[in-house]
Formats: sequence, C-alpha cells, structure tokens
Amino acid sequence: MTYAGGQAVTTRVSNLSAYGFNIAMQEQESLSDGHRAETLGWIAIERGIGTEGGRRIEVIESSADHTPTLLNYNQNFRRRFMTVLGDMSTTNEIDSATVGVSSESASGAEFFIREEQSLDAETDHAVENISVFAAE
Ligand SMILES: [Ca+2]
Ligand SMILES: [Ca+2]
Ligand SMILES: [Ca+2]
Repeated sequence: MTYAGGQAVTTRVSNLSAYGFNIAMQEQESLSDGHRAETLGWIAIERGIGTEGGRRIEVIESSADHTPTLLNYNQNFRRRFMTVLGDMSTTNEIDSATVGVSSESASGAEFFIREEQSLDAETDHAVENISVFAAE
C-alpha cells in the first residue's frame, strides 16, 4: 500500500493459523539488498464451501510444487468465467516464487509454484500449501 522501496516485491506467508500469520516481502532472487519497510494490506477469508446470493463459493486448501497439480472443486460451478484466486500460505522453500495456474475449468484448476530466474535457471520448488478462493 506504500512505495518506500523502488524494487518490485511479492509477499510470502508463513505460520498461518486462525490467530494470525507472518508475512515478508521478497524481491527477485538476484537482488540481495533488502527492501525498505512498507505497509501491506491483506484480507483473510474463513475456509468453507457454500453459496452467497445463489452464487457458489469455495475457500479451500491445495498444495503443489513446480509441477501442475489438479484441485477439484467440491461443487459444480455453473459459470464459464469464474473468479479464482490462489496464494501460497507456506514458505517451505525460500526461492522467489508466485502461484501459477496452468489450466482452469468449472470443475477445478491446476496450480503450480512458479520460480523466477533472475539469479539462475533452477525452477524446482518444494511443495507449498495454496489457499484458493473460487466463486461464480
Ligand atoms: Ca531491494
Ligand atoms: Ca530457483
Ligand atoms: Ca528452487
């Protein structure tokens, strides 16, 4: 929510529980000069499966490494174009990474952990938990 540091960052979450979590900013792997403190915005949504105003919603957990892993939804989504958000909720490997979606349908989505290659060509990544919000 602020721009104190000039270099792009992603965020990494660890120690996620019902009571809170740790969050850190991560610049690309080739940069090792740290990042100035920023104000970070966040939302937390309780895990669950249901409907709101007749629209199906799921907040569920998956996990993946660098290989696409299919997550099947619990409900049959009727919309062709859904809202699907996924973010890592663990930091099992520190290499800079984000969540990628390799395929998407009304019945599920394939997530994987995408490393960037600013420092080296290595893109294998340990299994991370992925929190998923899917809605019609
Ligand atoms: Ca920096
Ligand atoms: Ca790497
Ligand atoms: Ca790696």
